[in-house]
Amino acid sequence: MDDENSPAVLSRWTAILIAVLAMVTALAVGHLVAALTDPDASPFVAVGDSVRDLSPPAVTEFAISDLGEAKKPLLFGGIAAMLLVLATVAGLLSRRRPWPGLALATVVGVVGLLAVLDQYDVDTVGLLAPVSSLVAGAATFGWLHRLAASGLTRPADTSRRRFLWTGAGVAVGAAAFGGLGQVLAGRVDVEASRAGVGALTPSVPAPPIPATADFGTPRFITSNRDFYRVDTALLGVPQVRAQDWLLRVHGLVDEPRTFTFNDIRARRLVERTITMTCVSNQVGGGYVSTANFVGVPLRDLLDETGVRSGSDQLFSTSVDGWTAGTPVEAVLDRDRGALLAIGMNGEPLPTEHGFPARMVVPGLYGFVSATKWVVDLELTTFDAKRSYWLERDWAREAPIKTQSRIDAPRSFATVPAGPVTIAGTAWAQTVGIDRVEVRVDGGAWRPATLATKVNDQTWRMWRVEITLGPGTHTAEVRATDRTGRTQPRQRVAPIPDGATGWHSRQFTVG
Ligand SMILES: Nc1nc2c(c(=O)[nH]1)N[C@H]1C(S)=C(S)[C@@H](COP(=O)(O)O)O[C@H]1N2
Ligand SMILES: [Mo]
Repeated sequence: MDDENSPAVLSRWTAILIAVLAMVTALAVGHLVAALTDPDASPFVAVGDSVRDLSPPAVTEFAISDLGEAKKPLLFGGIAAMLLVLATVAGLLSRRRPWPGLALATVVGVVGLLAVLDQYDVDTVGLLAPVSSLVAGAATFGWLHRLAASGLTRPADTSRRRFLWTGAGVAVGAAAFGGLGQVLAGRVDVEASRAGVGALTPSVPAPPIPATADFGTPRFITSNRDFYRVDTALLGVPQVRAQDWLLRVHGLVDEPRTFTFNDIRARRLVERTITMTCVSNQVGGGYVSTANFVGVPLRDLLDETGVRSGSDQLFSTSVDGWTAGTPVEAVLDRDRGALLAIGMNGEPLPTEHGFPARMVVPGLYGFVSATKWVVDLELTTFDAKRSYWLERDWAREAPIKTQSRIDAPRSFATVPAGPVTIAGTAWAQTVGIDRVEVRVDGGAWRPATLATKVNDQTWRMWRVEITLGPGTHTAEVRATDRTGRTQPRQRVAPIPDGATGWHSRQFTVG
């Protein structure tokens, strides 16, 4: 270093290693401090959320509907890869002097800080995580850099060993910090809170599902485990304990009110069997499921607060800031029976499905109605406020479209010769299914047998037995609802208000 003739230049690998270790330390410290103070303020998570929000709608749509659960590892993997590239650059720029790397580390740290500020309503305590992340990263970088540079003036062997041991120590320390942060972040014990809710016994249970309503392809009631899931939450779903939950009802009402979980569960609970559907569901897709939801009619809550004339939108907000805009008319419609649900299939709502409370509005796609972890209901107008997906080019009006799906035989299955059972489900929430027809290889449409109807808010199972010759066949299905409308053949993509088209399946009779 002090030798004018041979300026201290770190080897490339040493320089990169220093920068990567500093970055990992910064992330780990940020994660741990966030867990100790405000789990929402973890800079890494906040950057992920900001990337999601700044992405063009088409990208977000693709990520949510086509990548499903893979979106999280992909997003965070992408950010990690980007950070690795930045660390490499910072390292290579800092082979002589630490300043360029420190400057770059500071910029990255500030980006993390801005992301946290952008994403959350953080108080001063919440800023501790991004700030300590920045400081820890810069300090580690400076320290390791000094250590490595000073080693250049000492006998190679001892200094290299010393540097490697220190580096390994930093890596282990960072892993421990990060791991501890991860454990502590999960500390909000929502499972204990769920267990504490105990049995939710409805005063008005849903009528039992008759055996003749269930052909088994698929099962009529979807288990909580198998129930489809769609949410924008990236690193784990919101963790809200029942005792911490409050629901505010306000806006164009006569008397604003705030409900606690105990207020809700002490009311007269009703149980309703409802089929939920996601607008992102492709023809033949699995984003449709049925459950027995327990809760209070949303109409009852709104009757108590009063709804002023002129309010046409119920604007609901979840604890993670997601929003939906539901027509007030649909929410107040007695026949439809919209719920503030706290139970699902005999247990408190699973955390992923919105514990402690969510909205369920039969007949409307989830993105305009099914707010999970709901904490705020504002009576307003569609002119005044725009909800999450409306801002991202999806529709304002989103009634569920009549659809049908083939579930058996499985795609490309080989079935034994003899009569083949083709079976599946069809739905036309609020009006009900009138008939389902199947045709094979473009032949004549044949009526399928419908299972017993449960109610107009649920799907309906169907099946038909057809004898086919050996070889490969294509079956198609179409449903007609009770308004007399038959599903159009034309394939339309989910965006902006739901897919249409006939589902078809290929299989072989062997
Ligand atoms: N807070 C929150 N609520 C949400 C969403 C979300 O991303 N965040 N997704 C909505 C969408 S698009 C659908 S289809 C349903 C899915 O509910 P489920 O995951 O319980 O099936 O929840 C709705 N409620
Ligand atoms: Mo959805």
